[in-house]
Amino acid sequence: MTFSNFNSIIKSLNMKTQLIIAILLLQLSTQAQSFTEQLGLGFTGLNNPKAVWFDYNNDNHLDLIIQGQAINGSTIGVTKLYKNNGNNSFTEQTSIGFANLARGNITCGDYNNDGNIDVLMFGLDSSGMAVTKLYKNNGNNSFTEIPNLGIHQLSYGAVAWGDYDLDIFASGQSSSGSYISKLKLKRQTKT
Ligand SMILES: [Ca+2]
Ligand SMILES: [Ca+2]
Repeated sequence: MTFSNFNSIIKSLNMKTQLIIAILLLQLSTQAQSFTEQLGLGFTGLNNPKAVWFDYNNDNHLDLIIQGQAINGSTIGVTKLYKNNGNNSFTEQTSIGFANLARGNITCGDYNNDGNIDVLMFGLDSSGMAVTKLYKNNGNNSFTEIPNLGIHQLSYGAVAWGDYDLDIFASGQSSSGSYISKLKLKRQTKT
């Protein structure tokens, strides 16, 4: 049956039948969508992982930053940034010295509104202490840690950006075991 024949048959049906056929075709189209596992990309296997897509080098290819535990049950953390090469491959950016953190979280956003997406993360460092770190994206494949954030050092929990004025919401566990939720606005902090 040609497309023109099919079209003629459809036009000869009443409106209700046309609608039912349209819904069935839409369902078939939706069911036909699927995902295919991409093998051999070389991502590190992690326990309790966090992963965030963001385009750190503004080439319109989403890159991937991941964090987690290298060994199940330990606090040995791993943080890795993979650049999307745009050809179904990724390259780990080993020259970018993010802190290796475990049991934490990551969020990415342009906190200083310069067009380069920055990275905020927290978690347990190699000594098991909770730390919170902000890395400014310099726009040249490098990041600079911004010291003295004035927000709590946390692990576990969640962290999220507000707007470009560096509003931050962070919720997690301190090294002393306390649970903390803070909204840090520019020049003020609310619990
Ligand atoms: Ca990119
Ligand atoms: Ca920025």
